Amino acid sequence: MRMESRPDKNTRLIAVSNRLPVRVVQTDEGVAVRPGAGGLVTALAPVLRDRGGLWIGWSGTTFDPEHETLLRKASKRIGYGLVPVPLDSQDIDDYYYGFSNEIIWPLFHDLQSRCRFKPRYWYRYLDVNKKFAMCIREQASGGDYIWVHDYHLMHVAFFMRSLGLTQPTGFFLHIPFPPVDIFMKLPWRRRVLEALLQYDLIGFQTMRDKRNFLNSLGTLLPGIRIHRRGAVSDVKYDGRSVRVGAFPISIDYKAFARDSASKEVAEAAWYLHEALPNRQVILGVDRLDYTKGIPERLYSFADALERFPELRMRVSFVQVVVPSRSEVPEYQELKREIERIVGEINGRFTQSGWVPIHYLYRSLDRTQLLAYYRLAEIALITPLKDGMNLVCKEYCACNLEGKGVLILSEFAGAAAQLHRGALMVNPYDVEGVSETIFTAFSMTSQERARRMKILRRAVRRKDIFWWVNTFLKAAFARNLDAFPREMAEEYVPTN
Ligand code: GDG
Repeated sequence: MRMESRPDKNTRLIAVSNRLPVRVVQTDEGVAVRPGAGGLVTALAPVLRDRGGLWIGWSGTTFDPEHETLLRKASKRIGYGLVPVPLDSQDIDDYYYGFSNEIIWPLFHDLQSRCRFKPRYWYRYLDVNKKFAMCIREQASGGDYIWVHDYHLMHVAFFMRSLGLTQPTGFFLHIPFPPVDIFMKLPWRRRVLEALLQYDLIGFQTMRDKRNFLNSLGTLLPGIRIHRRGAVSDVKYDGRSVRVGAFPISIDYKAFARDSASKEVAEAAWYLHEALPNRQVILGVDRLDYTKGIPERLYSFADALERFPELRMRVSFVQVVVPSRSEVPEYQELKREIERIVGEINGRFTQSGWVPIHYLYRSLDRTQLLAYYRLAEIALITPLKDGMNLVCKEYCACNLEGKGVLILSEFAGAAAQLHRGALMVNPYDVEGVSETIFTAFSMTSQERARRMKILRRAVRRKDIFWWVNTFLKAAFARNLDAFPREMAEEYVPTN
């Protein structure tokens, strides 16, 4: 446990997120609780255990009292409390699928034309945020620190304050914050900003997101005073003082490096590469989402095969797409589009003994995922916009031999930390990405090793534990000068 800065030893940490870190699932034997995966759980679990903390969130299914009993039992096993927020199916439709995923998700990824600004969604979002605040009221006591996560819950502190709760409360946004011109499209823009200012600390992934947020505050809230400093700034509004910072999230680097060195992963990687002899493997791993730039990436790969025939028979592109939001028609349409493009490209370029694209539409188990990270000579990570993108950091952590090349979108939050070692691309630039694929393919092993060393060091130095510590330090530190400007770097494309 490496939480360095805390007010006193009786402070409990209460994590609040849309989803609990466990899933309630239906099995053949009945309902069961399964652990959730992911860096956030890994990083917060030790702090929560150590502090006798709690995690408050939605269980992922409509509420059933039986789940509460199951979660209580699971809490005992994992060492910290799990508290479900009861949501009904209308909540899930309008707050989760509606407001969160049809308005905030596309808008904050600069895709305003995909937004459906239905007032019904907004009202239900407010209701559900109030439910979360009421659940916090039931659970929290005076000295607790409340840490709320992500775009579904921007109004929780606002409702906490209106219920008379005064606990210090922080918020971290995992997705980007858009430029002011785009944010202005939100019909409830001012109410969202004012609600966010009820948190005591607001954290963003990058300096770019933080600056966008401060610009929106300056434009939409007259009378606001903003003291821009380095990574953590101070904002004064309506008698309140709020800290705003950039805290790039990361991964458990050591766990990825250690697990990818295991015999199991090495063997899996060997078998997978054996099936693709004399080829460089290009890897893409994404949740099914229109922000990840999968169709654009496929077109770039096709352009590379067209213009650089040397690549034919010599590269295999493995694209893993993890099912996500599969009930939503827009996502079903995207899946069909990807399958159509893959079919077209394979139909056009396949030769006896070589299929250019291996398309996997499923979630891989950890061993398989790490095996792909370990064996891939090139990672092609080209989101149109991404809060951070953890896949690229995981790829670097698993690249034990230093033979991999990372091709990374300028619009991933990770660009700020990884641009010195990666080949940077504009994901909309089909020819630029295609040329970069060829550059990566042709790169010498010395240059690959040099770049991968830079990348691995960047991820190792600022891992997920650094992220938790730095956020909590900013929450409790008396003096903001403790945060050097270079805590969160910035990447500005130069040509
Ligand atoms: C949001 C923001 C931000 C992927 N395929 C498999 C699998 N994964 C795991 C990866 C990685 C995670 O899913 C994906 O994380 P990303 O960061 O890349 O993307 P989002 O899901 O969109 O996450 C993002 C993040 O929040 C954290 O703040 O970085 O910008 O959009 O950890 O390993 N895991 C397994 N099998 C797979 O096939 N087991």
